[in-house]
Amino acid sequence: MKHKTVFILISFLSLVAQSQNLNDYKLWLKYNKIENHDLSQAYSKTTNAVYIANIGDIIKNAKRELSLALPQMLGTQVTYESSITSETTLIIDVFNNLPEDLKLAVKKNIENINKEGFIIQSISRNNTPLTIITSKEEIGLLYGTFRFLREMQMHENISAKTIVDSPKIQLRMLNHWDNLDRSVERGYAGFSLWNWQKLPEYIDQRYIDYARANASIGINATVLTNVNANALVLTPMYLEKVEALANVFRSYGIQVYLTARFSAPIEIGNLETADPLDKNVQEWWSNKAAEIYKRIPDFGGFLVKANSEGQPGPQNYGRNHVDGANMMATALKPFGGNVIWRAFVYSEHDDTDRAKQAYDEFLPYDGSFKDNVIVQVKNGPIDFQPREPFHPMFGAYKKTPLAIEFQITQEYLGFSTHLVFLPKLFEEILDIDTYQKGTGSTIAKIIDGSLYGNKLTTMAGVTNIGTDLNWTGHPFAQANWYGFGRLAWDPNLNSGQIADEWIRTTYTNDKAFVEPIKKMMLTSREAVVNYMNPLGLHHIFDTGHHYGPGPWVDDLGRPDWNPVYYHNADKNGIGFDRTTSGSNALEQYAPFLEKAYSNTNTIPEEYLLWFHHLPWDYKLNNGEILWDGIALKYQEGVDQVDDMIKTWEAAKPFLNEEQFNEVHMLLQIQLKEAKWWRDACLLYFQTFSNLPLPKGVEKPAHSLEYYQSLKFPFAPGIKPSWN
Ligand code: BDP
Repeated sequence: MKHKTVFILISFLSLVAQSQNLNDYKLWLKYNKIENHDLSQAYSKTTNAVYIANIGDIIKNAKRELSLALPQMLGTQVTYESSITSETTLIIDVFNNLPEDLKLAVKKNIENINKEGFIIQSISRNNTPLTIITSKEEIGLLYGTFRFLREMQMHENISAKTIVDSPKIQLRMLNHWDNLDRSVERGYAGFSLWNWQKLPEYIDQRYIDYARANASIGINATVLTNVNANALVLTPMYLEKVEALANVFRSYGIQVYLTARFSAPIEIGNLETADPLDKNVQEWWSNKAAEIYKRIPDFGGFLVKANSEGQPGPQNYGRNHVDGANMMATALKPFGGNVIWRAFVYSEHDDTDRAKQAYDEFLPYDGSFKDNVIVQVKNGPIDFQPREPFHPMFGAYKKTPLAIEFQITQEYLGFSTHLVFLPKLFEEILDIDTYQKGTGSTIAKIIDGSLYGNKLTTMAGVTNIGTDLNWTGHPFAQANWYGFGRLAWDPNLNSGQIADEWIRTTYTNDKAFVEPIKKMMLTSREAVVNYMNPLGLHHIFDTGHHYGPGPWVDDLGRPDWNPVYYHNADKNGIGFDRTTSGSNALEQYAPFLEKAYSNTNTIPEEYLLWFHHLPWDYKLNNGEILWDGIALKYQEGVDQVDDMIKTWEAAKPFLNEEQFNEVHMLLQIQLKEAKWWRDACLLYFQTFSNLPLPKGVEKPAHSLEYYQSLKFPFAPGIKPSWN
């Protein structure tokens, strides 16, 4: 009897827990009921009689979304009109189809949008209020509808404002590092969404919900496969499956791209070489492109990682990046496809500072690529660290369009366990002035094409999405997917606004919840920098999996894979000298920054040890000696996580138990791991500084040997195989 009760209780509890997960599954598209009566009435009036054009598959999805969202938010079914009448309260149609008087009403605004943009405008027609969602092309109507629904979710007074909005960047793209066996490189949220075995026949509802979520934030391109590519995806068997996915995504305005393994002509084409100047190889890629476009007429193109970390590339044949990229570009050009060629390169045969290598290798090629080639550069010169200075290619590359690559998955920022709001990091990079074309040469302006007038503009994000019920592992990691999309749409958006939107669409509009949670999200990025890599320290992660600290690691195959290479701690001090007395990586930046960063008095302190090797008793701006400053930063990071926990605990009244618990448990792990970082790093660095921990820094819980003995052979996300 007792057992039975316990069993029922457990089943009930797991059902409740599951229901919260199912709620998390809805992401920011929850469409919660609007309890405020006046507001609900006002929205009901606006959406009382809806005319939505019937022009294609995309708008059908806009209609589907309205039919899903409005009843949930307002408790009433939507009445659709078959034509525009005097009763119509909401019109959704492209500009060219609007009646003349409405065209006139929106004409001024229509000139200010591009082909993916939209207008939401309320007017009075024959003394009746009318809201119009219009655009130049069908896709704008889908974006406009999602925006309209978001305004409702945020309880905004739609009829009081006119929204005129267009994406500032053309390719707003997710990069999946998904393997064909469904493992995900650097993935911390389960397996790959793409169920290759059941495709093409079985269309998982996930594909549709994934497309909805992306369209709702304006993401319009997705690379399905890992940059460490497998050529098999280019074989007919897989292309048929890719086609099935493309068919789902098309009606949400999303183009599909694939990663192309450079040696594919050998591996799946029976050729003896993949030399880009070989006629047979060129013909093979042209035929392959034709084969793909026959199936997928709007196929986006190829993303290529070549001659990087062991991947094959043109250099295997004595050719260069231009030869390789242009060969593929020629194959794709007749069909309108692009080549996105990654600049993440550093050679094992080159002992130059790794931070300098991509720039050195790629700079001479600026302007030599075909016009459908985009060079994709990571935000920083090393590898997605919690904080990096910007990659010197930005601003220096003037003729060839550059895509910026951010990492949404948290390879170096606590996997899907730590709450870190990444738009803060993305914003920091986008706002940085490179000074390459005078003051105001921000990265946002380089990426959106306004600085150098590039025709092709791209922002890419390595996704954090997987089969976990909540998609991203951590409920708050959804905000990073959301925020990436919003910044790709408009790189000038403010991270505070993005956090605000996400909290209000995901949780509640109640200010008493929104404000403290927003503050918590906005400080979370600095917290992780503090407890992992303060004052410009970088790449001191444990081997391979990058889980936890490993500043002592010194035995990896290549010097630049070892943390000791990056921190250079010895009894004299710590940091990587990248000034003229060291690697001189600073020469790759504009003279203004080169000068400012070369001088320890003028460099922003957050980059200090990235560019300078300094003695342990070096005086920081606040008068502390470097050793104390480092230690206190580690402690500050831990304290910040403590504060995050307090904030979450205070927000409990706004949350159901499961909602509260899931984040609370994750925050406890984050706290534990923040302390682990602090203790392990300080004990290790102390062996060089030989100085006591300053007042205010907690005593480490274990010995250095203990931390060094920790091994994680099964940490998630590790490269299964690079072939
Ligand atoms: C590093 C990752 C590795 C990726 C590589 C890349 O550790 O898994 O393959 O970047 O971007 O950050 O190609």
